[in-house]
Amino acid sequence: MTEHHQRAREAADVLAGLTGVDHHDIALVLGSGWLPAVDALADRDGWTVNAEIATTDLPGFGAAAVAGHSGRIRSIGSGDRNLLVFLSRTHFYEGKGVAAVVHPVRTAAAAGCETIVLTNGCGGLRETWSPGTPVLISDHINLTAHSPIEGAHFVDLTDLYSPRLRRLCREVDPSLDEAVYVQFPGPHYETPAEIGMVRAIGGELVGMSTTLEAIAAREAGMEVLGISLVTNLAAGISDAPLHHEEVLEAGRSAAVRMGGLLSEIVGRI
Ligand code: 8IG
Repeated sequence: MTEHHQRAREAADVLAGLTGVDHHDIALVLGSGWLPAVDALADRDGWTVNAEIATTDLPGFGAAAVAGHSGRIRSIGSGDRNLLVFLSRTHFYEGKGVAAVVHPVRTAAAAGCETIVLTNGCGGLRETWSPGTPVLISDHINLTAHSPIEGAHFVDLTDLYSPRLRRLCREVDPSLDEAVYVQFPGPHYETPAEIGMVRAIGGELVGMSTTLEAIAAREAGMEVLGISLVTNLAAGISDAPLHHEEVLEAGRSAAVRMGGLLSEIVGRI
């Protein structure tokens, strides 16, 4: 076990103590615009909040940096299932290192989670995706030039984004599209020329998160579901300039649909 995995083990032990929940089953990492969806989920019948803590209560977590992200972790119970929700994430562009980016994933694995749902807000290249459209991630291209895995540990990333879980999502909502997600380092958005490159290499979703977390989740043996919320058309696809505020608005307007989707999926996993 690496020092990073050891620190995640310690965080999971503190988490169990603070939440009073010994074992979590499913982890959910929220991206830009997804918080209202989880609030909608907690309002549904049969769901109760076990506890909510600050990430900084746990070893290895730093403070949250982005508007619309709160540095908190919510434990939600539904029947005999416990859901561990990270209401924010550490982004690669914060410069805290890849280990900090994937610490929540490793903590979730150490807390017992065998499934992780990674969500994000992102730019979309398909003109039919209006802001607020959720899209399933079918595969990714990691343009950070980094890996969360250290040493000669060669992890297979075939079917990284679980075909079973994607199928399940499409049973719940047959209108869901699937696409390849491309992670740029950020924090700047892309140039139109870079979006042209994304199209050429087969990507249709662009963002600044998720791929490193998915790799760490696979290393930990978790089944991974990735869902992007397209909050803006990618640079050069439309004339509109890109603003963080439209991300938040897209989340608010899509909350009920995404909350319903999440609760149906979590119920069936
Ligand atoms: I929200 O258009 C959101 N995040 N890289 N590009 C990148 N990240 C994003 C975008 C986008 N929109």
